[in-house]
Amino acid sequence: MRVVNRSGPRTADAGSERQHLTGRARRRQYGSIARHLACGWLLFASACSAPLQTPTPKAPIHLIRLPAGFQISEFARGLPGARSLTLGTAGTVFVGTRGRRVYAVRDADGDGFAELKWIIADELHSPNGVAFREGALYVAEISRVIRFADIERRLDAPPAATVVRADYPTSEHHGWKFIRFGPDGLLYVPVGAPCNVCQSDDRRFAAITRMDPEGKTVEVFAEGIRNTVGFDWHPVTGELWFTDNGRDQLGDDAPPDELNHAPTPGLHFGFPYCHGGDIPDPELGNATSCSQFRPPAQRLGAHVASLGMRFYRGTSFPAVHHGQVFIAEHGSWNRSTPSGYRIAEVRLEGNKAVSYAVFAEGWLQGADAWGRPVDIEILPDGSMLISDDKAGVLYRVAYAEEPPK
Ligand SMILES: [Ca+2]
Ligand SMILES: [Ca+2]
Repeated sequence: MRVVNRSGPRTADAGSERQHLTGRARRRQYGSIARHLACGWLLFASACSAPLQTPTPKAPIHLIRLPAGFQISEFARGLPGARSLTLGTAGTVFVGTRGRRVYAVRDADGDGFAELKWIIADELHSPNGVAFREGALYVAEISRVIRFADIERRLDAPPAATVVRADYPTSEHHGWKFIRFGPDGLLYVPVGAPCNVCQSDDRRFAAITRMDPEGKTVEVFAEGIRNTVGFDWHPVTGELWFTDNGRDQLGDDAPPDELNHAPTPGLHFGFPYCHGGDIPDPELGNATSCSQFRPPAQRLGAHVASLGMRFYRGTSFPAVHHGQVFIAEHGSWNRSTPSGYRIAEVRLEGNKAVSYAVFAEGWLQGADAWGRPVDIEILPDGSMLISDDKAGVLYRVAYAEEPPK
């Protein structure tokens, strides 16, 4: 099902944006033109005073602060609850949500704004996770992984999904999933802890599983992970790095969220016994030592809700960012002073994290956030997409030494 982004990009020349219109939208536009002409002749007709269409409120992106030389613009809008991102091979950006829909958008004319938008499915169960392989879109719901075959050639009439695997736990608590294919060709599927902090007999909880693309075999890859909603593989080593959200109710400043490194299968990252590498859980951590578990590579801010992360694989950003980790911090929900609501950058030297700094911020203004970053994806031109499930938009961050005129 195709729908159209009605408005152009939020730039100075937005009015000149060329739109690709489907039949229905074209009829709507022609209808609008007809009404304009009619109103020109019927100046006193009350019907003519109403706006022709209600514009979607635009995100106040002028509030976002970035390092010198970087620009941010809207890449796509009208995507309520936009969460995980993945790229097709024909230029489509797929967008999961925690509602019922999966979207696709495309910037067909290459001007930095996706003027095409489709709804791939709208009756799913928290389809947060999206991944792409060999022409197919994989979608993770709470307890299922499904697949839309040959999707980029069938965006106008998406096929029915086929079920890849339907036996993941049904717990809604941390049940929404981020998924990606690793360099080993396996689909990595995490299962969050079904609680704030707890033990479970089901080893799949608080773990990252992985499966073959047909879903025939599933195994646990890493354990002791409370809730990861973002991961990526190092562009040189091919090793997995992932974010993890720390437990609640240990105060405003503990425990830290985590950026973790899993170079081999079978590692345990501490949950629920040990948080942040050195904080024993007050209820469950007495019988174990934190030294038994793999500590985070980088401690992140407490309660920042670190979600999506990607290595920067492009070349259009300055060299200092190449191969570094960008993290979408969705923002705290119960900290007395809100934190997060920003994009952070962790720089590595080899496998060692050497800095953790803010890259983009401004979604939080005082105690109120108008937007919440969720996931990151790097486009082939080296620009960075960021999803925002509160504003319902995708942003595009690009680098240009000379600001656009
Ligand atoms: Ca465009
Ligand atoms: Ca940990």
